[in-house]
Amino acid sequence: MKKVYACFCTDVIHEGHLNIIHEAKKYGRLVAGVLSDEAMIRYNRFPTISFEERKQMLEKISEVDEVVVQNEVMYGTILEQLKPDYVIHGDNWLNDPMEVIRDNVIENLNKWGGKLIEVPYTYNENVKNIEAIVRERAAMPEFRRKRLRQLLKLCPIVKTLEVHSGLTGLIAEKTIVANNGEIDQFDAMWLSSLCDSTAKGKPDIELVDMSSRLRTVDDILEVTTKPIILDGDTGGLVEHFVYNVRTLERMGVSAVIIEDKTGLKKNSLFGTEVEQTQDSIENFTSKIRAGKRAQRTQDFMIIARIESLILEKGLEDALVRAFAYVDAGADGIMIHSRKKEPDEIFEFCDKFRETDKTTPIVVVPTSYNTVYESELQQHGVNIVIYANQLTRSAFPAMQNTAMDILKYHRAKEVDERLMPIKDIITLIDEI
Ligand code: SPV
Ligand code: MG
Repeated sequence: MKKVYACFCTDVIHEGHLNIIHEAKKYGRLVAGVLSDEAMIRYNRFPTISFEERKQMLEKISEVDEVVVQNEVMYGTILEQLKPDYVIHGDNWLNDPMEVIRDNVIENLNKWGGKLIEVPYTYNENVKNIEAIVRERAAMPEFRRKRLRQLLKLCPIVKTLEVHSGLTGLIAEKTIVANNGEIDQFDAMWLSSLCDSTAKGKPDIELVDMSSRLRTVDDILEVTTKPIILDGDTGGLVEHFVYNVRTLERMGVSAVIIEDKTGLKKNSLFGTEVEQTQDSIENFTSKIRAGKRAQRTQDFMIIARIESLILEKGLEDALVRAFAYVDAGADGIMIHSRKKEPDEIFEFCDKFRETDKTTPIVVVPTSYNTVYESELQQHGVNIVIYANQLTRSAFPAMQNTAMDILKYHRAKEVDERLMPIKDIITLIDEI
């Protein structure tokens, strides 16, 4: 009897999947793969049910003869193991970037003369509806809020992109690339105070108040499913911070990062060029404690950001503060630097990890941008935030367009660098 393999990475089995299973069965004994959570998050959306539940879902289908785990998005390893005569897949992977997976399957099957069979993907109203329900389930606060903690367990490093609007949220949500035979996407979103303020034409000095920041959070929540880390600036007054913790939790935000500065906050990348005051350990730890007491779920994270390196107070000061903040209940530490090289960040992380092996470390490599994610990972970093690159790429593009329209007295000359009208009017999915 011939061996047929089909891999599934879904939270719901709908008629489209059943059709593939039914077709597969015609060719022989059906082995169904269930993609591991680790692989699924790189490629598809985050699962809303457990891996065990996804596996059981396939085991219950009578036409499935055996269920195996596929640990990688690329089929190479599992196909090498199973050497199936056929792989069955829906024809929906014929477009970029899923095509690299298809190419990988064909290349592997060719080694032993196996064949790829593509079944027309069922895309009727019912299937569309089910897929929308699954997507929307992932956007609900109870699912989204805990997702950062889940990602910390699943990812070697959580890749986080700056967002400041619904549109940038969509970019963080949907951008997916195939590169060097791998598929990748961002894991989480950083709602930067710098970029949220800049988008409103305001300086990054806590002038954009929390009501306005929450409005931006809501715009992003509405159109995305990935977890949000809010840049909470100094956290403000303790008496206000506790209310904000509750609000953020309720909305489905996963974490807030507050920095140990006091008085008029200025952006860290100014460093010591402007007057900035670091908070005392005593005050800042009481803010962390109050926030943790106010929290109502186990999901939410309060991450403490240390400004000692920014303010040139030295590594020792940064470490003392890190341990004090963790003692006070901080769920993670963010260490910031404005040096061109990552050395002081590496040194901090190595020293911190000598004592504390588990508390998540967050970094923002804006100035030391030559560093690779893999190097940060080697030094024990868990979350990397690309904090402002979307804003900094959009601004010069818009400014050049404005200048050229003025220069040429018409818009033709700028047109070739613009997104086509058809693409912009169809960019946002209709419900
Ligand atoms: C932000 O993005 O607003 C940050 C990071 O706080 S930084 O701008 O580097 O201070
Ligand atoms: Mg900020």
